[in-house]
Amino acid sequence: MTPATSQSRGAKTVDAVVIGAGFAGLYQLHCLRDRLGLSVQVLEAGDGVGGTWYWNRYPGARCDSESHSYAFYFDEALLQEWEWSERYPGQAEIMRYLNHVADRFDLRRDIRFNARVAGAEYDAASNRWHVRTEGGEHYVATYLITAVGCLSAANVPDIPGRENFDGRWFHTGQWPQEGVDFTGKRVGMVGTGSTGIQAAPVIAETAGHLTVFQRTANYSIPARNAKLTEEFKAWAKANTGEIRGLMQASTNGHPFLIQDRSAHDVSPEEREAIYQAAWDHGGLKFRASFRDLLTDKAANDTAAEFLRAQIGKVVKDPKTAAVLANIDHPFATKRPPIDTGYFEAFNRDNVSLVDLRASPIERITPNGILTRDGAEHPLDIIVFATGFDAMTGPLLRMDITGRDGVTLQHAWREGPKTYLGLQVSGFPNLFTVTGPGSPSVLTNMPVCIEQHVEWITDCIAHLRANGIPCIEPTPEAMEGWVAHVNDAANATLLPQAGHSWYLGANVPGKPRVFMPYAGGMARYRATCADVAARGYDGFVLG
Ligand code: N01
Repeated sequence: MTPATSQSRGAKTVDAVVIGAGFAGLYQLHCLRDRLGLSVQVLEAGDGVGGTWYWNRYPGARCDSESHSYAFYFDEALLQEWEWSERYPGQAEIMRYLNHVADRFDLRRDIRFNARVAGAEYDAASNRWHVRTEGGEHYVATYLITAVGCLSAANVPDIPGRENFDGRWFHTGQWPQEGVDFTGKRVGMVGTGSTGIQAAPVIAETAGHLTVFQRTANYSIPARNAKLTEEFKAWAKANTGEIRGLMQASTNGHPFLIQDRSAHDVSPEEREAIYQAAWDHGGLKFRASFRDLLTDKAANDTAAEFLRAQIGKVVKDPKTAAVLANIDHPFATKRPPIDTGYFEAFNRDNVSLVDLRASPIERITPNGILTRDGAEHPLDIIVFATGFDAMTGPLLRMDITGRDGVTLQHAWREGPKTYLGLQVSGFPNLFTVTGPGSPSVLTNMPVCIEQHVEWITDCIAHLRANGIPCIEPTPEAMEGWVAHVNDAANATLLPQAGHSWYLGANVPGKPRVFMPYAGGMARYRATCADVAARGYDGFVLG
């Protein structure tokens, strides 16, 4: 791309371009346009709002944050008028919510749909970003804000033979709008992360046969989803301030605190009872049973043992149960899934499990999937629940070029480097909502998104009020933050899941760097506020 002004003819000039119309992009547009009075153009690849939830419409797609917490908290009237129906919001309900938000704040008029950004280039002479879409549109903006999500770049594994498969295949993160009819079909599902664990029981309801291909066995906790009672809905509406305060004070942005007790403080019987109560209650709160589950391997082992034992209690076939429980990483070092009937699904006659650790996939044949033991599993449909090129993927799939022609791909060749997950040295006025180095995926995302969007909005307001043309971090501040992100991860057991997407290990050739900030949302929020209060310490303004 050439940002020369001669090329700018026909370009639309705005104060800010925001990429993406999910939770982050919608709120960023609202803040910049309706609070600061800026002209804003949102560019969105899909033909509707929703971001991650627009693309992830696979069977069983549901959020694992509880619905009363998986919402914007910036507007009390919005909180009061919206009503969630279930304990965890399903994909369709989240889409209804985000469409409601878009209408309520009249956001659509500044969103261009079907406009996938191909690249953006910074022109130092004019201090402007030149942003181009794949459709050839050109926008010029002072501020460029990526709101592209962390889990939006689908990771379709490059398994030999896929192109010769006679059936149909789908990635869960690029699910067809019209849905997929599994009735009577032989379905193979590859992947047993949060997505596969949600999808399998639903696919099994209509499929002729479902074969689950498991490479890494996974813990899962029952969601215990249910319709919300009128009492709960009334309580949540009457206590929005308290809920907001709790989410902002908590480590993960959820409306509950981690118990301040060690797993070693209690007797084995008490511990079992605590785990049993958390299992019966369901959901991510299980992880909050003790403060040291993510820092002390022996403490973690107690939770891991409890969870493995539950698999044996649910799954009737002992061989299948053993393969499902053969988990090789500490509990919650990969994002812990929560499920509705996942392990129970293996008690159905039409569901079987293939252990890829014992016999990996050799290739895809025209008829199905061939494993190394010579077994060919005949299939009509393959579902890849194989995750994402997380956090960096959505950013690096665009060509972003900063000062002196340095590309983001080059700047991040050894792994992502940001200051606070918000900015990259050499890329002035580029802000990355929930970028690598921010708590993002380790938290309840809307909480993290609101904090980022508000920080960026305040920062831009500060620049404009003081006539400051641009902001970017110093290389030293950025390196210091990268080291801090590493230290925060290494203080936990999180890096022990060597094959997790937190580390980029699921994408061949991706640098192994622990990407999200594991220091906790409350601490992170305080750090960001402190940096701003000290005149944007660590940033160059001017
Ligand atoms: O992806 P994953 P996901 N051959 O990367 C396997 C969020 N989310 O889409 O572990 C065979 O976790 C891979 O195996 P392994 C949530 O943050 C939230 O499930 O690499 N298998 C793994 O089993 C979550 O963590 C919600 O050995 C292959 C699976 O595919 C994140 O999204 C719902 C393979 C991928 O698991 C990602 O979850 C859903 C291959 N070549 C997702 N390649 C909720 O809010 C990969 N795998 C509820």
